[in-house]
Formats: sequence, structure tokens, C-alpha cells
Amino acid sequence: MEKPTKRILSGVQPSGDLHLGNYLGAIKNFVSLQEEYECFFCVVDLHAITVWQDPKVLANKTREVTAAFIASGINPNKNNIFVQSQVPQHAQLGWLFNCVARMGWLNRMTQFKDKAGKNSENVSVGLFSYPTLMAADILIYLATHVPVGDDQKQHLELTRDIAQKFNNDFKTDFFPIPEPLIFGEATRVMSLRDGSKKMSKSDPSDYSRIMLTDSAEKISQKIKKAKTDPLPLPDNLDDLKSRSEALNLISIFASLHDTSLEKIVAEYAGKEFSLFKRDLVDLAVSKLEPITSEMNKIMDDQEYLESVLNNGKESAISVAEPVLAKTKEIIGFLS
Ligand code: AQP
Repeated sequence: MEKPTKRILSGVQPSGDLHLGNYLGAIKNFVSLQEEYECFFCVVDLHAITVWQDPKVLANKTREVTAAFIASGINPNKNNIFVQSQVPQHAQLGWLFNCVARMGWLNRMTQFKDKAGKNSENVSVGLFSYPTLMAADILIYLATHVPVGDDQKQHLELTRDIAQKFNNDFKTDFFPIPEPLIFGEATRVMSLRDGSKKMSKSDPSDYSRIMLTDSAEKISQKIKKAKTDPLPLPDNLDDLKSRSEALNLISIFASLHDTSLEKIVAEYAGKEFSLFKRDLVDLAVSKLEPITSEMNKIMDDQEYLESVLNNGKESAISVAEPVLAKTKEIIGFLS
């Protein structure tokens, strides 16, 4: 089997409205990588159901993430865009990896601890074993690189451990050891209400995040209400790094503007937040409004969306099936 040298897999869950963290930490980077890499972009609905999803909204959210990919600039004619549950090889390899990963490895996953909180006896088994399915998502395509936000770094390390253990156990070099691609000025976008918490779909406060579906007016209200401290903006990076809310807003600005943090710090040194926020509103609206309106157009054309996902499914299966078959052969299953 020919091994790829520059192949990407990444996914986004249809578990709620996409927010600025998903866009700046992941989707925007996907767009910039599509020329250089062979790309597989997946709507990871199997991951979404690790927590309860209303069946009446899940299908629509799945289409919405697909529309967001395309509206943000991912070319569906050049890249594979598909839905995870429509490519059964992900779940099949996921089971095989459940038998490779160790309990101790999964017990260390901080995302599980954060999401389960004090309720760990009552969350789904799927939430606990989520990272083994993520490893399968990546390795079923023999992907070499994985663009993700900083929050997924630990899961990617686990993917590397699984690939390495499988290769060692079966004395093979079949699975690549994938590299994370975590870049940009906003690798971890924080809540607008609390600079110590990640911006997240499941945060109960609507004002904690900017959604890709928000109107210009809503974006403006949320940025104006975003938590800050009473000091003017700092004039150096060291001071900025000790002020979590200021760091978050400046990182968002730099990333939306495709500029470095240093340049934005220099531009707003000593200025008041009120002025900075006004400029951030204008920038965010100018960048997000075209995406939102394109998303709405795509969502109105369900036939087009279906054809993109059908093509994506077929090409994904054509790559995933032989990888699964080879994995089963290595393990010693009958063909
Ligand atoms: N706050 C963030 N900053 C930077 N990147 C982020 N990502 C998510 N939140 C941030 C990146 O977006 C991609 C898709 O994430 P996901 O939807 O699959 O899952 P998630 O990380 O669990 O996202 P949420 O919004 O926090 O969902 P809930 O609230 O359901 O847990 C990933 O590359 C992720 O790194």
C-alpha cells in the first residue's frame, strides 16, 4: 500500500453552534493547509453523541458544520468533506484501538476529567473512550498531520502512543506517527466571560462565545460586554500574558487580522479597552459576516450539501477500507 507523506485529517463535532474558537483554532487553519496537503475533513457525529444530542437537531447541526467548512473557504472539489458515521471503518478501527490503548492512558485525559466533573460514574463509556475513536479517525487514513486547537494536544499524543504500541506489538511500521499542527495566534480561544475557561459550545452562557451564526449586532453586544480588567492595554507581551482577558481579546484580534500578537500590542499600547473593542467589533464583523451569509446560502441548498457529503463519503471509504483490511490482516483476523 502506498503511504501518503502529507495527508491531513481533522474533525469538528456537530454538538452545537460553531464558535470563534472552532473557527480560529481549527477551521481557518484547515483553509490555509488545503493547497499543501491532501485533506480529509470530517463532521464527527460519533463523537458528538458521547453526550446527549437531540435527534431533532443533530442532522441539521451536521449539515451546518459542513456548510461552515465550505463557507470558510474549504474547497469541496479538492478536499474530502464527509460525515464520520457514514464511514463505518472509523468505528471498526476504534474498537481495535480500544484493545491497544491502556486504561492508565485514558485515565490521564484532562478533557474527560473536565467534562465528567464530579459526575464521572454517570457519563457515557463513549466519553471516556473518545480518544481511541479519535486515534482511529486519524489513522484510518494513515494521516501524517492533524491540525487542531491546543485543547486537543493531549488526545493527539494518545493517538501517537496508540500508533506506536500497535506497531511495536505487531512488529510493523504500518501506522504513521502523526504530527499535530497547532498554529496561529489563537490556538486556545477563551470564554469572553472568563479568561481562564476555554470558549466552548457547551458553556451555558451565550455571552461566553461568538457564534458563526451571530448577527453583526450580536457580535457587537458580546464583544462590548466581554470581561476585561480596569487597566489600559499593555505595551509588552510579558505584561499581556499575565492578564488573561486582555490576552484573549488581543489574540482574537491578531488571528482575525492575520497579524502577530506583537504588532497588535504595539498598536494598542496604553489605549483604553473601549477603543480597542470598537475596532475588534468592526474587524470581527467584517471577517465573520461573509462566512455567515455564505453558510446561510449553502444551508438553503440541501441538494448541493448532500452531493458534497456523498462524494466525500465515497472517497473516504475508498481510502479507509484497504487500511482497515490491512490492519485486520496484521492482527490475524480471517479475511
Ligand atoms: N476555544 C477553542 N480555541 C481554539 N480551538 C478550539 N477548538 C475547540 N474549541 C476551541 C478546536 O475546534 C476543533 C473542533 O472542536 P470540536 O467541536 O470537535 O470539540 P471541542 O474541542 O470539544 O469543542 P467545544 O466547543 O469545546 O465543544 P463542547 O463544548 O461540546 O466540548 C478542534 O480542533 C478543537 O481543538
